[in-house]
Amino acid sequence: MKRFLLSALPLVISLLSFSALRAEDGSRLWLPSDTSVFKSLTLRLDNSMPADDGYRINGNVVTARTQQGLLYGRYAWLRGEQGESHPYFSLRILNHWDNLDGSIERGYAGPSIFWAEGVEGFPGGTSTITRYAEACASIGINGSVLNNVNASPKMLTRAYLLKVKTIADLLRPWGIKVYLSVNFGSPKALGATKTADPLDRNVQRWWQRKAQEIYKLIPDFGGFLVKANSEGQPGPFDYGRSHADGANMLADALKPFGGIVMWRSFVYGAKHKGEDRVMQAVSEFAGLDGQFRDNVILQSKNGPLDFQPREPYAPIFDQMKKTTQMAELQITQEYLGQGEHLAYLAPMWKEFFSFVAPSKLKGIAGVANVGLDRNWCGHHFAQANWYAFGRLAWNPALSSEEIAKEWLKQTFFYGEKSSEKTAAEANSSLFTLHSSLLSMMLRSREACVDYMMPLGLHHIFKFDHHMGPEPDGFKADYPIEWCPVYYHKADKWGIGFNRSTHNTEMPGAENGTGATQQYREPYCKLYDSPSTCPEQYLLWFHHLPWTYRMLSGRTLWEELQFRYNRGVGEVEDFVRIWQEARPYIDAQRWQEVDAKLQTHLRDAREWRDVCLKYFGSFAEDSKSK
Ligand code: GCV
Repeated sequence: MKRFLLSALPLVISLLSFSALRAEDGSRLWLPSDTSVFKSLTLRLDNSMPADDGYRINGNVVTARTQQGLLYGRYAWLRGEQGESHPYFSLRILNHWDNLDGSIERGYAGPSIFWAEGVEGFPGGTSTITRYAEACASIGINGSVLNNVNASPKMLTRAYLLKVKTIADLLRPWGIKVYLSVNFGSPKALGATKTADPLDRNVQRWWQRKAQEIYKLIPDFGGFLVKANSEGQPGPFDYGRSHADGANMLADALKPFGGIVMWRSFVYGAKHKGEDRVMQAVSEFAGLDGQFRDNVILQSKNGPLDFQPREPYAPIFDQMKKTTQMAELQITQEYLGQGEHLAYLAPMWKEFFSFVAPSKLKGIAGVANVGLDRNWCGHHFAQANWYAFGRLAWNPALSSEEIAKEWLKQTFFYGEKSSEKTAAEANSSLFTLHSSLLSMMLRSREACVDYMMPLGLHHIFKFDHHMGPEPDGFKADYPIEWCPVYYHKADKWGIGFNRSTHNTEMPGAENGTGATQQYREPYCKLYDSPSTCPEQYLLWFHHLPWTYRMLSGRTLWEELQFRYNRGVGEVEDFVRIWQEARPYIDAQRWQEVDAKLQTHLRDAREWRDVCLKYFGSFAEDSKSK
C-alpha cells in the first residue's frame, strides 16, 4: 500500500492540476461543469445519413442528419468516441415512480424533481428539470414517464396536465418526450362516467377527448403507460374484459395523434390466483398474442418475478410472437441494497440480453433512481446505473466494462476527453486505481447475489420495504406470494422451489409447477433437470436435499455457506479498494461513499448471518437425521 501511494504521488499532483480533486458534491453527475468544452467542435447536418438520430464523429467534426443527432454527438465526442453510431432501440425511456405528493415509490434519493404537494412549481426549480434533461440526453434517453404506474386519476385533470405541458416544454429541447402513467379507472374515479368498462361508448369518448386535450397542450406527447389489474389497480377484468380490450381502447384514443400505449405484463394474483406467481404473466397474456393494436407495446420486467438480484429471464419474451414488446429494467435498487449498497447493474442487464435478443424488443424502459438529493441518486455510484441504462438503450452491445470505464472517467477523473488520457494512464498508478474501481463495480452485482440470495434463492426480503433479510417471513393475512417462506420452502429435508415438471421424492415436498415449460428450447429442457440447470438458478427451479452434491464437490448446504461468505468477502474488498482510492478522490464524495460502504458491509454481514442461521437450523437438523 505504501509503495502504491509513493509511486502515485506525481500523479496526485497532476490530478490536482486537471481538477480531479476539485470540490465535488456529485450534483455534476458525469456532465461537464462548463459547456465551453464544446467550443472547439464543428457541427454539420447531413441529409444523406440514415434517418435516425445517430451521428458520425471525425476528429472534432460531428455530423448528423438531425439536430438531435448533433446533440447526442457532442456528448459522445466528450466521451472520446470516434466514428459512426446509431440508436439501437427507438424507445429509450425512464419510468419515474413519482407520486403527485412528491414521494417516490421505491425512491432512495429524496423526493420527486417533478411533483410536490400542490400542483404549482417544481421542488428543485426548473433548472433541476433542465439539468435532468441534459443528463438524459447526454446518454441518449428520449422519453420520460413522469408519474408512478400506481397512478392517481388526478394526473389527468386540467391543472396537472398544464404542469405536464410545462415539463414537456422543458424537456423538448433535449429530445425527450413526455409520457404519463394512467389509472385505468380514471373516467369513473373523476366522476365523468359511471363505469370504466373499455367497451362502454361513454368511456371510450372520455379517453378520446382526454387524448385530444393532451395533444392540444403537448403536440409531441408520447403516450400512456398502464398497470392494470395488478396489485389492486383497476383494469379491464373489473368489467369482464381482457387486457387486449383495455389496451386497444386506449390505443385507439391515442392513434390519431401518433401516441403509444405501454401495457405492463406485471400481473399476479388476479385471474390466476394460486398459480405459481412466476407463471401468471404468460398465463394471462399468451392467449392474447396477436390481438393488440399496432400502437400497443407489452412492457415486461426482465425477470418473471420482480427485479430480484438474479432471476432467469421472463419467458413472456419467448411466448409473445406477434406482439410488440419492450423490457422494463429497474435502475432504482429496490432489491439490491436501495440507496446504501454499491451495486453496478449493467452486468445484470447484459445477462438479460444474453437470453432475450435486443432485436426482439422495440424499446427499453428503466425505473428511474432520480430524486432531489444533491447527488441525484442517493449513492454516488448509483449514478452509474442511470448512465449504464442510457448507454445500453443506445447500444446494447456495449460491454459492462466499457460503460463503467466511461462513467468513471467522466465522473471521477474528468478534465480531459477520455481517449486522450489512455496512453498516459497505461503506465501509471492512476491506471491501477481505475482498474480497482472498475473491478469493484464489475464484481458488485454478483457480490450482492452472493450475500443476499445465492444459487437461485429469491424474495427472502423483509416485508414491504425490501431492504434486509427475513427468510422466516410469513404473515397469515398477506397473500402467500409476498411471504419469503413460499419462495425458499426450506425444511429439514431440503430447500428450493420446484418449478420443474418432475415431482420431488422428498417428504412433504410440493409437486413441480412446470414453469420450466414456459421457456423456449434449449432452456425449457436445461432448466427442468437439476443436473443441467445452471447452478445460479438451481433453487429457483428445484427443491433439493441439503446433501445434494454441487459441481464444486461441496454439499448444497456447504455451497450456500461458501457463497454467503464469498459475498461478504467481496464487500470487505470494496471497502479496502475505496480506502486506497482516498488520495485520488475529492473529499466529500470520498467520505460519502465511504460511509455508504460501511453500511453496505454491515448489511452484507447481516444478510449472511441471518440467512445462514435460519437455513442452518434446518440443514444441521438434517445431518442429525
Ligand atoms: C410500482 C413491486 C414493487 C412495487 C411496484 C410494483 C410494480 O411490487 O414492490 O413498489 O409498484 O412492483 O412494478 O408495479
